[in-house]
Order: sequence, then structure tokens, then C-alpha cells
Amino acid sequence: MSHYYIKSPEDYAAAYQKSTEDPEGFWAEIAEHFQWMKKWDSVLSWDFDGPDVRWFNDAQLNITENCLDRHLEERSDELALIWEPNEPSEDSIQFTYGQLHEEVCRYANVLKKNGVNKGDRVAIYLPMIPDLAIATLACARIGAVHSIVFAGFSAQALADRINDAQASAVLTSDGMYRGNKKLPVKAIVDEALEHCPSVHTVLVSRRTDEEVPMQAERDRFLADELKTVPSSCPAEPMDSEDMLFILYTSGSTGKPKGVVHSCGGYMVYAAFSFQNVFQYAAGDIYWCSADIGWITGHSYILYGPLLNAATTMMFEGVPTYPDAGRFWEICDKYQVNQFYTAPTAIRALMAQGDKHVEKAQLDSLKVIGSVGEPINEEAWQWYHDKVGKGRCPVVDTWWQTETGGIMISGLGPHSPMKASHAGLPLPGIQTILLDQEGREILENEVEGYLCVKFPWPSMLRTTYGDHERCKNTYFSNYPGHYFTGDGAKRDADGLYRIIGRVDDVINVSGHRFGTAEIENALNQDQRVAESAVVGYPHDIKGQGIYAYVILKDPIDAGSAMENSLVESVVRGIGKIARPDKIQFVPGLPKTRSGKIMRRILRKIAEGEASSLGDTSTLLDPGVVEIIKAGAL
Ligand code: 7RM
Repeated sequence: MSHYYIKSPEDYAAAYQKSTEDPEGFWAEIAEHFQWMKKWDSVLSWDFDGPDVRWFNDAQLNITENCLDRHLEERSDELALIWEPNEPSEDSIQFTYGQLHEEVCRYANVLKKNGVNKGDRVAIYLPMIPDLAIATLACARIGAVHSIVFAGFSAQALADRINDAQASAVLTSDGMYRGNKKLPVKAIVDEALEHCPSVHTVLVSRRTDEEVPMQAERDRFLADELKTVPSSCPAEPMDSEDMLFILYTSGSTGKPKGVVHSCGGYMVYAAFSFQNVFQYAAGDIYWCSADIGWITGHSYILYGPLLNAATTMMFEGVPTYPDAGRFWEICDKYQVNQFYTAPTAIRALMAQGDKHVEKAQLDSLKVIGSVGEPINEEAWQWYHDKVGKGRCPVVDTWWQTETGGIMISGLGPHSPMKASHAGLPLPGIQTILLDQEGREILENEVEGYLCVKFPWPSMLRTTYGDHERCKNTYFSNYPGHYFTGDGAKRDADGLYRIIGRVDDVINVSGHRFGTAEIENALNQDQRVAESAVVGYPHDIKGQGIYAYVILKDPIDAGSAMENSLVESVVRGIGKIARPDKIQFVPGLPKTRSGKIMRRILRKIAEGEASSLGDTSTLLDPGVVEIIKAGAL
């Protein structure tokens, strides 16, 4: 029996057992399904104190050879990628494996021609158009490290990420469409690049066809460049532990970190987890509605599906344009078999009533998935009953940018399913709960800090340019363990239910922000003395952003000030981090040592100011009463 395809609860049990008793044997057998230019000398070496983790050491491969070339002999004419545009009336674009292979090779040659070399970092700032998929794979083809920046981030946020990675090229577009909006993209890149001396090349895809200024030395239209290069490009041999990509993500302190994933382990785990969670079968149409700019899009729009020769869809638009039936129309139009989306989208569509979802057939669906944040029971039930029509297993997939792939989830219909529970860990994933003192809790029906005690192939290897930060953030709280930052419960049957972050990270519509990151943006305004940001429960977004702001001069308080603070955050991070509530306060609750007591601010933001608990350690308990009285 191959552990690569899990097709029953018994398969799962056997695979899980094998993966803990003989992890190296287990992963070696799975890795055999891929094309390696050179096989590994050792399957795994690891030390969580470094951390220093290596999978398939000294092996060589190229992930695009496994995503594309490997399928050409038998599946050259089968669909690899279907692109659905923002406007329902515009034609969809489809690529067979043969066509996608050629597009990627051409783009790869354009990169080479423009001086992008193996190991160089390339920032990709593109909307959800096919060139985003092609550009990403083109980087991987030549061994350049892609760093995709979600096209909703601001110029400043983009510049920070380009500079941290010292990217030499930026791949972008003229503009973009999103719902009823046409938005600039190249203009944002231009603004960012005023502060990015490392960038020598900008390649511009056409989407909106508006005129964009081009800098003669630096900027090229992709279409012109493509005409000048050959259509084949050999896949660069990469060491298994060479960097495949960097993806920036927010943590509780400082600027976003560049999470680094490497080639071999990421490939094996993205493929394995995709296959088993979604139970993809040949001929199925799979659709993940995420943006490729997030890890979900990396692993489960691009790499996971393509590694399994799947047909994967990408959608340019939003769930509510032209109306709240769009997702369901797309599912029917393409006869989607596996659909994967986020709780925030489910809640937003649920709020529009059942008429849209009831108009659709949705009879092609076999598995429906959820990712990004805890899914509340009401949304889970609606998704299960109205979208899955009570027929489809719901896979609630828990994982992180840092984990590279899905860690806890059902495997299609082959797992116990319980509303709002992610369920059991995948084979090879040794999740545990720790108590306050860092001791492993062995019993069930408990709650604790979610950690992982053994390496898995797609775990992060470092945070770019700062290995200490990786160690401090993930491997120091509970030495010998990877700490996720999440709290979780485990029920009597061992099923996990994720509660949410236990650190200063907030999750807004499935997007991660550090409270410190938003505070920094607020503090850019010279009139701000100090600010403190917390999350609060939000019906649609999961969490909303609540900002407490002390002004240098209280006379400035008012709606004009509020607007300009919102602008400050939009400028510093992007519209996705726009604060929902701003309360002007005369002071913040602080301990005698000067630490802001966020627990109190969170309670007030949640509207539970009556249960503040012990405030006796506060420097100035009086300020709490004033904040409570003015709470929004
Ligand atoms: C894939 C992704 C990671 C954080 C993670 C959790 C939360 C993600 C679920 C979830 C409950 C889920 N990567 N999270 N999936 N919480 N149930 N199924 O979202 O790096 O952007 O975010 O998201 O808190 O730590 S991420």
C-alpha cells in the first residue's frame, strides 16, 4: 500500500502510525513519487534548538519539473489552469499542461535575459491574473527566490518587503480589476521603488491597458520581452534545502518576517497534503478562492494541485461581484469538484440570505474546505447544509504560513467530522498541547498551547536575514518544540478545535496583522503620542481592529483626525488593515513597569468591561473608567 493516497480511515491510522514509528521511511516512500535529479543522502536531520532542519539532504530537484514537465508525456493536453476573470462576461483563459509549461519557460527566459540569476530574490506584485501563476513558476524554474506580495498591500509595505529581501526585480502589472473597481498597480510599484535601490528590473504585464510611465533603464513590458526569447528553458537543478520562496507574515513584534521555505520538503508536503485533504481524482476541477499572494494560494492554488497534475482554478474577482451568487455560479459553470475558501467569505455570503446559493445546483461538489481562521458553528453549518447540501465533507484546514502546508484537517470523507473542529493531524504531523509550564498534556478534553514536537517536510527553515528571530519566535517559548502561537482544545476523541492566537497577532478576514505593526502605522502621524491596538469579535471579519489613541493635543480629536489616522494605516500597510474603531483616550492602562495591559483593552473592546478582573497592579486605575465610559 502506498501511503501517498489515503483512501479510508484505516489507511489514515496506518499512515499515521508509520509516520511516527518510522518518519524517515514514511517520508522517503512518499518522496519516491517525485522526479529528483539526484536522490538524497539522508532523509532528515534536525535540531529544534538551532533550529536546523534538513529534509532530503543533498538531493537535487526542480519543483517546476515536477509541476509541469513530469506530466507532459501523458497529460500535455489536459487542463492545468483555468482563469476566471473579474467580469463574468469576459472570456475565461485556460492552459493545458503543455501550454503552461511553454508560458513558464518563456517567462523564465525573460527573467534570465533581464539579469535575474539563481538565488536572486524577485518580488512579485501582481493581481490574480494568469501571469501571477506563470511568473511565480518562472522564478522557481531558474532558481530565483520568489517573494510574492499581495497586491492589496501599500507602497510602503511593498518597499519594506523588497528591501528586506534585497530583491533585484519586481514583476507587476499596469493595473487591476477587483469588483467594480479599477485600481493602479504599477503606480504603487513606482512609489515603492523610490526607496528600493536593489531593484534593477521591472517587468510589466498588461491588464487594464492604461498608460503607465516606464523608466527606460528599468522597466519593460512583458509582452515585448516574450517575443525575443526561446520557448524552452531547462529547469535549474536545486539542492533540496535551497530556498524556494520567501513569504512575509506578521508576528506579534516588529516588522513582518520573511518566512523561508525550501525546495524539496515543501514540494513533498504540498503535494501529499493537497492530494489527501481534497481527495483529488483525475479529471476533477479544483478551486481555491484565495489569492496567490497568501500562503494558501502558494500551496493550494499553485504547487499542491500542479504537483498532482490537477486542474486548478484562479479567480480574479471578489465573492460579491456582480452579486453574492458569484462563487456559486462559478462552481456550476466549471462543475467544480473541490472548493476551498475562508470563513470570512462564508459569513459575508451567508449574511446575504439563501436565495443566491439556492439558485445554484452545486451538484458537482465533492469536498468543501475552510481555511484562515476559526469557523464558527453557524457558518460551518450553513456551509455544510447550503453549499455542500449536506452531502459534502467539510474539511476545516488548520495551518500557517510557517507550516507551508495543512497540518490538521479531515481527509475528504475519510475522517471524523465535527462542526468548528479542524480534527486530527495529518500523517507525519505530531501536534501536541502544552500547559502554562510547557509540559505536554497527554489527556483529552483539554485546552493548551498548540505546538509541534517533530519536524515535517514543509516547515519554515528560517526567517530571511535573521535566523535568531526565527529561533526566538517559534523555538524558544517551549524549547524542543515549534510553537504555533495558537491555543487549541482537544475533545474526547482527540479532535482539535483551534481557539485562536494567544499572542498579539490579530486575524482580520483571515489576514494576519501584528498589533505592533498597526500601532507603528498610527504613530506615523505626528499628532499621535501613543496608541494600542487590539482585536474584537466582528460578525463578518472574524476580528475587527480597535485602536486606542492618545493624542499629543486632545483638541485634535474628531472625525477629521480619525480619517487621517485611517489613511495613515492604509498608507503604511494597506486597505486590508483599515481600523474599524478608533477611540481617543487620555491614557492607557499600564503596569507599574510601563507595560500596556492589553487584556483590559481587549475586554473593553469586546464590550465586556464589567469583567475586567484584577486591575490593582495598574499605575493609574482611574484611566480604565474613562476608557470604559468612552468605549465604542
Ligand atoms: C493558512 C493561513 C495562520 C493563522 C493560524 C491560526 C489561523 C488558519 C485556521 C486558523 C482556526 C483554521 N496562514 N488559522 N487556519 N484558525 N481554524 N482552520 O491562514 O499564516 O495567514 O495564518 O490563522 O490562528 O495561526 S496564515
